[in-house]
Order: sequence, then C-alpha cells, then structure tokens
Amino acid sequence: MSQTRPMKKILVTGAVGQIGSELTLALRQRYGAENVIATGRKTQPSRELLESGPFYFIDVAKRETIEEVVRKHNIDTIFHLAAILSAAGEKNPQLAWDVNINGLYNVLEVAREHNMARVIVPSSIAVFGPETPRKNTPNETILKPRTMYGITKVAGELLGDYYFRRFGLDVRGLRYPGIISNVTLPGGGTTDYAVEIFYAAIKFKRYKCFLREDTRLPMMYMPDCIKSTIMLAEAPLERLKHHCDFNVTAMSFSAGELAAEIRKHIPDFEVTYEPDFRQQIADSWPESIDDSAAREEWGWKPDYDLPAMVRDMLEVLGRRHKEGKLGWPPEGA
Ligand code: VAH
Repeated sequence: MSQTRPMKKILVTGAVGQIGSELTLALRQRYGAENVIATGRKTQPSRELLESGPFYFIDVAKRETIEEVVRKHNIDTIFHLAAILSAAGEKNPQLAWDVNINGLYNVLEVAREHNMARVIVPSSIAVFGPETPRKNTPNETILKPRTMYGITKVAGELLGDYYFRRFGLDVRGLRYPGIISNVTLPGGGTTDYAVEIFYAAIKFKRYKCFLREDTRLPMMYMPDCIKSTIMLAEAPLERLKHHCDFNVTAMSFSAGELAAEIRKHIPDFEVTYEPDFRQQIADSWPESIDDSAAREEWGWKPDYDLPAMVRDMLEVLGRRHKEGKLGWPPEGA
C-alpha cells in the first residue's frame, strides 16, 4: 500500500484521559464534531466532551465493544490512547498487559478487518531502559525497558510495524515524553509530578516531589503533544521511513529546574524531594531525546520551551484558582 488514505470517521479510545480528552476536542475542531467518536472505559467524561460530540463507554480489552462502535459509525481511523501508564502498571502489571497488549491487538484486528485508513498508537520514552544511551537517545537503539508499561510499548511498536508490513494497515506511533497539561489530570504516570507541581504551587506554594531534585527527563507541553500527533497522522505515507516508533520531544529539565522556573513567578514556592518507587522508573529512562527522524520525515518542530510552558500553565491554572475551580487535589487523594 503506498497512498495516504484520507481520515474521515475517527474513533478515539482513552478519550477521557490526560491526552485523549484534549486530542478529541482538537480532532473535533479539525474533522467535525460528529466525525470524531470519543470512548472511555469507566471515568465519567467532562461536560465539554459529552456536549461536543458522540461518546460511548467501551472496554478495549473486549473486542466486541470496539466493533459495535466501528460498525455503527463506519469508522475508518482509530487514535488508540487507552493505556495503563508506568507507575500504575507496576502496581498491577497483569492489568497493564491486558489493556495495553490485548487492547491494542483488538484495535489492530478490528482495523484490519474493516480495512481502515489509519491507526495511531502512541508509544513512549518508556521503551528505553538502563542499557540505552541516556543523552540524546537515538531512534534506533537498545530497547530493554524495566517496566511492564515499557514492555507493552515495545511490543506495541513491533506489532504496529508488523501490521503495516504484513497487512498494509497504515499504523503510526510516536514515543511521547512526559506530557504536561492543565485540563485533565494525568493518572498513574512517573512524570505526573511535572503536572501536580503547578497545582500545588498555586494552591499551597509548596510541593512534595516524588522524584529527586536532579532527575532530568524529556518533556512536552500538551499543545505540542496534540500538534505532533495530528502532524504524524496526516503526514504523506510515502515520506515515512519509520512508522510506529518516532522519537519526539520538546525539552528536557530536572525537577529542580522546573521548580526554579516556577519560582520566577511564585518567589516563595518551596519544594521538598522525597523519592518513592517511581524514582527507579525515572532513572531507567533517558534524560534527552534525538527526534531528528520526526523532524526529517514529517517536519516535527515544538512550539513550547520551559519558560513558555511554565508561563502558560501558571496563567491558566491561576485564573481557574481565582474562579474557585482549580479542582485539586482530586477527591480522596
Ligand atoms: C508515564 N506519562 O509517566 C507517562 C509517560 C514518558 C512517561 O509514558 O508513565
């Protein structure tokens, strides 16, 4: 298969999650609200998501629930965001395997049988492990992750590439770094500290960080995450040499550097560092990423660096706090 088929009727799995919730709204703006079907497993979607287009509860580990929506809406594209992330996956590796592997297999099989135009399957820098070069990590390198999440993402990349070569299904994926956002709180990630810290800075002017001060990780602001995902999905197929394993990044910073940047806006902001089990996960990941393949093959270029991201996060969350709608910490946290 060589031509790039158009995407017309899109299904988003994991549409209530940190990335899926904002990606769905961006896709609805770009492709028409009625052409982007949002799905989630159990978390109640926001009013905005519900009121802006179709929503269904499905379970990607149960193939028939995917197929029912695909048939009803004649879906030709799936953005598969449903996944159990790194920290949650270490607490329940069996669930992480079931959702991340069996869920992906079901999505790929449904897409193959319905001759779909595209399947987008995010990967993650979690595919890298302690044997991987940690600075300017190349696209092609050792992939020996130490987490179940990372293992499922390596398998996902290999499975997606297989479905492209064996069946001609246009599967594409990009290795997200840590994603920072201010709409939907992340859940179960190792990089979640880089989101929580903003809410804590605004609400309490202090934060207890679960990683060491010098822990440096590749990161990206949500607008760039959405931009990279849609750019890859829309790229001409004939330009792609890679398919499911594009490195992408926007910046790298340590927890201490992030705190110092926030302190430029909130001078008396205090951070204590009390590493927990997530430190070992973070220590197995790269500090910085080489994303030259994404730049060469589909023109990737981020818009936000650390100062620009911090400024925007504090402005948006500061405004929400003044309106009494910060909504953090989440109930029961
Ligand atoms: C996690 N946010 O922390 C995800 C991501 C690179 C990190 O995959 O698990």
